[in-house]
Amino acid sequence: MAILKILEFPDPRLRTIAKPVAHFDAALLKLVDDMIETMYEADGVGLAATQVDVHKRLLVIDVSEDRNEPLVFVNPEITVLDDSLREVKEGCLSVPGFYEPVTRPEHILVRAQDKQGNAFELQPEGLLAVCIQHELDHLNGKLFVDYVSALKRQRIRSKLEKQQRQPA
Ligand code: GNR
Ligand code: NI
Repeated sequence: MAILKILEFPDPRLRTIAKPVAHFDAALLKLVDDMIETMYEADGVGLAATQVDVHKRLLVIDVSEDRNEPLVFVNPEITVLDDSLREVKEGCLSVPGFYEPVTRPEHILVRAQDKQGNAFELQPEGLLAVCIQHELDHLNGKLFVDYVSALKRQRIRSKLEKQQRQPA
């Protein structure tokens, strides 16, 4: 397994729209394993392939307390089930150190494939529902900072650009 490098805002590669996964092969299984290891190492609850500069429609999530229940979603699609919204403070491994409230649909249906290509459906609740929407945004080139004010987004961009010029 390997730890992959996570791209950081405002890297333009984070704006790439990912392509559907077509081949369920050994290379996909290795990528899934590497993404899960990278997510745990970075202490994230989720990771989208876009964040590791792989532009395929694939994401991993683990919202369990013990960090031992990884979920894999290949080619995920979301249907919003009703009008209810929920505001949650979000963070992102690609926007390190910043947390802002984001409002999203509360009740969604997710259709996806597992790492073997088998189709499944899920009606997630709570943090899992938030996280799946956050990760699917990554596959569409979107970041949580796109939901905050332009002023806040510019401040976050400036601070991260400065950090990236002066690495730790
Ligand atoms: O680790 C993460 N925490 C988080 C908290 C609230 C809402 C979404 C997330 S996802 C984030 C990991 C990440 O950047 N995934 O893309
Ligand atoms: Ni993120």
